[in-house]
Amino acid sequence: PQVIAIYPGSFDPITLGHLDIIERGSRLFDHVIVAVLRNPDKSPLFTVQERIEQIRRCTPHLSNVEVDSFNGLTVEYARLKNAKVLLRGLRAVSDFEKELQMAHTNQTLWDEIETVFLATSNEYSFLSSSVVKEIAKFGGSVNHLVPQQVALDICRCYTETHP
Ligand code: COD
Repeated sequence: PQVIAIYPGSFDPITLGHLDIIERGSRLFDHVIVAVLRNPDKSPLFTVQERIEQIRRCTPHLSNVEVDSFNGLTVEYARLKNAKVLLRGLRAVSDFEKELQMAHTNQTLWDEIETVFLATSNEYSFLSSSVVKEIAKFGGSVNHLVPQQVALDICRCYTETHP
């Protein structure tokens, strides 16, 4: 049977660390669905639609990768998509506690779901969407941290708010 994996997250915005996990996941699983959470209580930098487009623009070379958004519980979305794997990235010990709790919680919600962790590539171990936003906020360059098109979007975003 085909193994479908969901890679859920906020991706606000997608970074080279996320992209690395997507590329490696696409080699491990038959199909990978990158799923952007539509979470109404956060105030994001980019809308869900913008984030979906950013992810699509940097994954055209991955034919088994699909980009979508979801609401509510990740496991319910996984069930709907017939996906039994949740793909997650691990950077440091600080991720581990949160991720393990999430994996255990999800297991209690649907016992058929398996969370698979990929260790971050060394070069991206420090990288997060928050780090990117922090640098951009103070006018630093994020060209080495996000896909090129996203860097342009960020540039536009911050010059509009802080001309
Ligand atoms: N290298 C490797 N991996 C990375 C890197 C990097 N540099 N940066 C981020 N990642 C990984 C993260 O560890 C994570 O696995 C993934 O990429 C996505 O990261 P984010 O930060 O964009 O997304 P999160 O962690 O905010 O996503 C959280 C979810 C949306 C998955 C979670 O909130 C959720 O499932 N919400 C729905 C409600 C639910 O089902 N709750 C029950 C679970 S407790």
